[in-house]
Amino acid sequence: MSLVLYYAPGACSGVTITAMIELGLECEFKKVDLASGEQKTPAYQQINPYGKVPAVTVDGQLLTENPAILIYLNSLATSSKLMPDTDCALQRSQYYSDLMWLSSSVHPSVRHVCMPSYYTQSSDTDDVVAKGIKQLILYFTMANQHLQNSTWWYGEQWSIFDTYLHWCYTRALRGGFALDSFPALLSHQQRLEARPSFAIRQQIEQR
Ligand SMILES: N[C@@H](CCC(=O)N[C@@H](CS)C(=O)NCC(=O)O)C(=O)O
Repeated sequence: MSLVLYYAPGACSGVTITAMIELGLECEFKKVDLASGEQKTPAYQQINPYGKVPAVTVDGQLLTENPAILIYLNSLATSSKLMPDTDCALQRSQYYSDLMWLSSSVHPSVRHVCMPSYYTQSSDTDDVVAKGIKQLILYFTMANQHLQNSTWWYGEQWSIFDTYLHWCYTRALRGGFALDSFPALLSHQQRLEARPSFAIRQQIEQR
């Protein structure tokens, strides 16, 4: 099987890169230069018409949307896993729901804070940023509470949810959102960044 992952340094595709590393999957990594607008070029849109990263091709067939990609990659896993194993359909759907919460609620709020011009044609973006901050305080308060007595989101076992959550709050941090009131997120950040896959992902992104 041939896997190609289109990614951009610092983007949410870092979560997908981490999934490849944690699962030990053979993958070709292709950088997309978001800053110069490569994602909007006809050449890239022939690969991914949505003009976003991450995008994965599997033997030439396109798969987009981070949660869908992560669920698919997990299905390829033999030994290590991206999320806990379960035979219970409801429990499995709850894991998927957690990933989708990050991609469809938390990530857009991060974007409100970091890239407000996505959401308004006005040059005054203060209102968009304020709305994003309000939502992120709500989401990160929930996440902080959840992690107060837990090493990882699902207890003692790391999951790709941890990496995705880490991407959301560190992206917000880089965009100027302070994390000081979320101590459990800050210690989660330390644990996450101590994982070997974090350093490997950084090497891949810096190539
Ligand atoms: N719904 C997509 C969102 C992906 C997304 O927003 N990717 C951003 C990078 S973090 C992107 O490609 N931005 C480029 C653009 O919008 O032009 C997913 O979950 O995979």
